[in-house]
Amino acid sequence: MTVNGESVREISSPARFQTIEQFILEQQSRFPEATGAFSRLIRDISLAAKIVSRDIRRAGLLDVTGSTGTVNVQGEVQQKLDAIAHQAFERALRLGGEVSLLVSEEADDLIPLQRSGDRSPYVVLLDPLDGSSNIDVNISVGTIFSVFRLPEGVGEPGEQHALRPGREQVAAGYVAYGSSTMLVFTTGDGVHGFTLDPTLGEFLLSHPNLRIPEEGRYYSIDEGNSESFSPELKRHVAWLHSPDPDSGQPHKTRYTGSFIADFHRNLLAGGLYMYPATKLYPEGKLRLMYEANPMAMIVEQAGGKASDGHRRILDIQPESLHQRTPLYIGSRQMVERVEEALRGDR
Ligand code: AHM
Ligand code: MG
Repeated sequence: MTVNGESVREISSPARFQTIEQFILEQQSRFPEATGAFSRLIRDISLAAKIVSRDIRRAGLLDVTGSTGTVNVQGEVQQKLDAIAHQAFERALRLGGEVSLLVSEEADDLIPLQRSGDRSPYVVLLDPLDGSSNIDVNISVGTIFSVFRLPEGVGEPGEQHALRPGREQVAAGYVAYGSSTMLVFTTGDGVHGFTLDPTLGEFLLSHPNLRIPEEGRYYSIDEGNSESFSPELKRHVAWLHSPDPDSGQPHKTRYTGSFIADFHRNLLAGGLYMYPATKLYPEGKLRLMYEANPMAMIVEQAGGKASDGHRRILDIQPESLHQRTPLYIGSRQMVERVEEALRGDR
């Protein structure tokens, strides 16, 4: 049997793939000054991702679903797997030794990870398990990470080294725990996706040089909030409902309540994800530092756009670690069109 001209045997053989570690080492070999610290950081992130992926795959069998009974810094009920995922990443990054400061959605304050005497070159901001309220109903969830470099000559790393605009990120990525587990990341040189082969325990390059279509037919928004949309946004959503003159079809809605799942679909198929300011979340719901910024870097590297409706996400100067922002992210033309609509130009 052949698929796309190749025999299935060849396709299922891992021999034609590259592991994530091999891929990064090969990229780094182009830079003689590279120390290998970034490949060790990705090794640590992918180890934690494998642990979380394993626990999610068995979520219905182990006592890991439901809430811990605590409320996190966001005022949201913490799920058991939120806490498990946070611990897996904190432990892997602490042992790995490449991270001096960790910011997590599941911790109020900065977590210093630097061992005395060592210089750990990175600051990592993390949403350990985004969309975690979906775990109990077996829908995809994910981890999102943002990476800054600690400036040279810093004595004691502090909050100011994490509170930086997204354009200063040196890397960003996410892990989607979906029908397969995928790690997608960028270091500012395109976007690359790796699929976890559970039999090998390795992330293998499956989606090199991902590009988001310029235009898309999908949009993702929680329309249950439409009463609190601005008149401009209401008009734009009504336009998305109207039939396209060429195809006669309206845009299609895809909204799971898991940002990563909706973003990933839009990245591959072309589309727009929106979470505007609402009555319940007047600043928007998503967090700038570990949700909007990393996904904005990825989408821009893939040829798309990310905006708060008026400004480029990556240019926002943050004021606090857990601040929220409205978010419009996805195919370039779809983001530009909603920005025009919000300005009242359409
Ligand atoms: P979380 O970080 O607490 O999981 O919240 C973020 C999630 C996103 O994944 C998702 O797109 C959004 O919240 C869904 O919100 P709503 O239920 O208000 O539509
Ligand atoms: Mg989240």
